[in-house]
Amino acid sequence: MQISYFHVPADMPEDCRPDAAVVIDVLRATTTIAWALHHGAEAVQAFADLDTLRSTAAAWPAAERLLLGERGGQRLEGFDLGNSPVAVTPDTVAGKRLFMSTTNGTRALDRVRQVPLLMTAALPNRDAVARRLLAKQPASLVIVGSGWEGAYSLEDSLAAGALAARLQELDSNAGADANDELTAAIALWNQWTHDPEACLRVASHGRRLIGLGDHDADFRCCAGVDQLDVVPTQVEPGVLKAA
Ligand code: 3SL
Repeated sequence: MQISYFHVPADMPEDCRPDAAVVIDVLRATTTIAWALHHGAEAVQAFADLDTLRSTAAAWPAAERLLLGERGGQRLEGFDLGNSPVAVTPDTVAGKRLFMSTTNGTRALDRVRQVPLLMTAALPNRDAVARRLLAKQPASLVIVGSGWEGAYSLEDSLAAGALAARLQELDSNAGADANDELTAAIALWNQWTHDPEACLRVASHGRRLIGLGDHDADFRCCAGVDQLDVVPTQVEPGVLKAA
């Protein structure tokens, strides 16, 4: 498996046609997606654009939908939920389709929606995603960080390194052909492996969230490693299910 990590979607070459892609947005979109599907959401449908989200959601039965919207770390006016992984409880999301748009994570998903096998990963489900990748054995894999408005995000690289390190623990051949970004990400994971929450808190987006108020529960949740078996997988463009 040839694995490349791109810090942000724009770093991915236009002509890159991987067999599989994993999108990461540790703070907080892909953590929220993992917990929402684990707690029984029917699907998460991701949108880069809010108008498309609203019109698509309007065609879905009102009792079976929730709108999740975040910009700049805060819930959008008129949306049921923001982007907190601790808010997607079973009582709230079970059986519902979540129509979701966030500042960076859902845009990153949009960039790779044509890739045949598309999954999302965060720290709580990185072992499950690693095992799924090894079962599927794509010849080429890209891991795409969401970043922040086009810029590098420390926490996404941490999780990319965590995923690659797990792949290598499970199969010593995995990632033998890694790009330098991935090798650096693995070094980052080795640096913070015993305290990933500290990394999330020192990251610029972590500090942004702290500046917006108490996000202690979100940090704990986003920093939890290997807690979930769920593998959010695209089943039609933009629609992720716990496949
Ligand atoms: O950028 C994103 O997509 C969000 O995950 C950002 S936040 O953590 O919800 O602020």
